[in-house]
Amino acid sequence: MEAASFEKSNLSVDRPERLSGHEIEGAVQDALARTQCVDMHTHLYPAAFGKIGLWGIDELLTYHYLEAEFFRHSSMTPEDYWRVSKRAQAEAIWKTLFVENTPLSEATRGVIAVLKAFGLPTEAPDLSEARAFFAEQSAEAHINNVLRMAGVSTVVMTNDPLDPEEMPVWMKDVKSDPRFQPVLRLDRILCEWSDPWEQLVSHGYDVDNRASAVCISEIRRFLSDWCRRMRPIYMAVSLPDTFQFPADTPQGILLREAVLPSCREFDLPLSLMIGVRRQVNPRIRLAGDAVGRADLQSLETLCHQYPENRFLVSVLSRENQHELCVYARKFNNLMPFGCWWFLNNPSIVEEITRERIEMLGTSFIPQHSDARVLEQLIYKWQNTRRTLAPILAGSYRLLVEDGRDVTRQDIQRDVDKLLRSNFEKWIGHGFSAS
Ligand code: RAT
Ligand code: ZN
Repeated sequence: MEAASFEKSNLSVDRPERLSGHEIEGAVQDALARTQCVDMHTHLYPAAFGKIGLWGIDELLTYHYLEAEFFRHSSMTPEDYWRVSKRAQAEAIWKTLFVENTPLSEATRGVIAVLKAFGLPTEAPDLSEARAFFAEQSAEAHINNVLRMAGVSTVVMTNDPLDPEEMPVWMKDVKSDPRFQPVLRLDRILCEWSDPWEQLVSHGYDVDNRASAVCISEIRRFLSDWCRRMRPIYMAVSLPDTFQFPADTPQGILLREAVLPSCREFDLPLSLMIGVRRQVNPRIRLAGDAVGRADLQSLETLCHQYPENRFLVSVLSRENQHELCVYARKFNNLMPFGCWWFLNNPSIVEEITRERIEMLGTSFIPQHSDARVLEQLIYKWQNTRRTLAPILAGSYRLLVEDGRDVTRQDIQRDVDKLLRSNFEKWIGHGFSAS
């Protein structure tokens, strides 16, 4: 089994010498390789969560990023695809995207990188060898291996207490694994209020579908109950490109009167992922969401009117990135993070990261993986390190040219901030890196 480059570095960090232009790139690569990441947004779960934690070749191949590409190359209709088993879906995707076509896209190359990391064939005509390998792994040991290979110490989950598969896990007091940190996800409450309110009534909360005064205090009680049970490190919601604040809608009222005060009460940041256009093609299900440019004046209002709230913000539209940096320069309760979903391609990550360094120095969180399948951590963090290295090295070379020396210690301190401590400070909690 081949270990990721993360494990290969054992260079000392003690030498305080100034680096010459050509030494900088190596020093940056070493710092990136040795620093374990805190992955601040994923859809991954520890073994104790059972089947909601996805891993293995069939899950990797049926990732919705790959499904979207599959429907471009295949004549199979979505209806026929959804009718067959996951194994058959994975086989169809392997044959179409990896055998009949060259896997050049970001998501397909990711599968290749994972297979290579485990020493599995990358050109096999079928999935038998890969399936046999994953079938032999135990969830616990496999999680340990993947985290080690990916150079990730901590993954932050997405935890929805109204998810019928997830709620029972929390209700039976699942044993916590400190490498997996909880996040209270609010999409059902803030974006689908017409659906979950009846579910909340059945759990003993006196809510209605209008966001009345009683309803607001009951939602606060619900949030308090779940903050105590889950101990989340932040609350989170994914919002459409049409998001507006303030708004006299259940979403606007619940955000203002329940969510923001609860975040203040429990001293939790609120994560806003803004810009998804849900279900532009419902036939392809999870793969059917798209992107739209959002009006970030709503974010300005939130940051300005609620200086005691802290916001972690990722925007999906490339066109919103520059504004996000500008707002981060105006409001120090705003932390930009990640290059999300359709932005998570080297060319765009490079552009956004350069822009952020030029406008914010090291005061941002460059990336999260958004992994849905455990082994994706390996390729997504490999790609992040690979893309960050020349960008950081280029910035240091410019600094040297402009007259300031750079040492390994400077570089290590900056990389620590970018991959770990900016996030740890934002949530007010440090995680073990061992
Ligand atoms: O990137 C994704 O996988 C999306 O489907 C979403 O899950 C997004 O990351 C989100 O958390 O809303
Ligand atoms: Zn996500």
